[in-house]
Amino acid sequence: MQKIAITRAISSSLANCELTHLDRVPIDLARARAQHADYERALTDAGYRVERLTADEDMPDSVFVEDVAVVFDELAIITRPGAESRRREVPAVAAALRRYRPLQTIVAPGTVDGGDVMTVGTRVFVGLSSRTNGDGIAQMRAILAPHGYRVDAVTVSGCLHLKSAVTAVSDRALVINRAWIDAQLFDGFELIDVDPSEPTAANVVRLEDRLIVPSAFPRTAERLRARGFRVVAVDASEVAKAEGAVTCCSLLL
Ligand code: CIR
Repeated sequence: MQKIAITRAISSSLANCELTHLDRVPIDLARARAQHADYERALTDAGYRVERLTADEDMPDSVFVEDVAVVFDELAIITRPGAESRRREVPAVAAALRRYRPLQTIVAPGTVDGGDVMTVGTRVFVGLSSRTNGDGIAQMRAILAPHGYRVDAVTVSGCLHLKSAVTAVSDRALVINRAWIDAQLFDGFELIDVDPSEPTAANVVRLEDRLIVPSAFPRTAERLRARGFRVVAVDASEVAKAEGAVTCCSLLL
């Protein structure tokens, strides 16, 4: 079956993005777009057909398509992003996903950012963060329980999203920055620590036969290679200035 990656163009207003833990620094828009094209190429190389949605001036964070939906085999959940400025990103992503999955929707007062949702097999960890609230997590649980998923809330502090601190690299292994998340929550998983000099390296894209990692984190990449993973590095320096990483830039189906 054809694998599909939904991405979204980098808005010309990316410089006005939401920022929570970072200071605003200049972003090179042309470079950001070239890096985004390289990222899409890495997905194409891995067998994905990339569907890039367009974006408008009034959507500075449009490229971070992951936050607007969470895709499962059985359905997709359209989120209600925690940042009000990001809610206008929702309709086009919902329209794109409707062709591939039945949709469920998070409604007020719930908020969920997809960056807070980590799925490993039938376990779904959802970060309780500045973007995702308890009501949103309860809605996720109600939607997913009938499909056999177990939803656990995980408190996130010190970083934007759960997946800033931990992501899955296989059904058994997670890459993690223990400074930002309580590692005891992941009892039973093999934990691969980021290199201490690379605190933001825990966000990696898991594909069937490889991982996509930011090229800024060679030491953590080496740790992953040493565990037998095939690692593809992409330069994500410009979206990193907008507090984004690699998982945020695609929805994988
Ligand atoms: C935001 O603050 O919403 C964006 N500037 C960055 C979102 C990054 N998304 C993600 O990590 N899933």
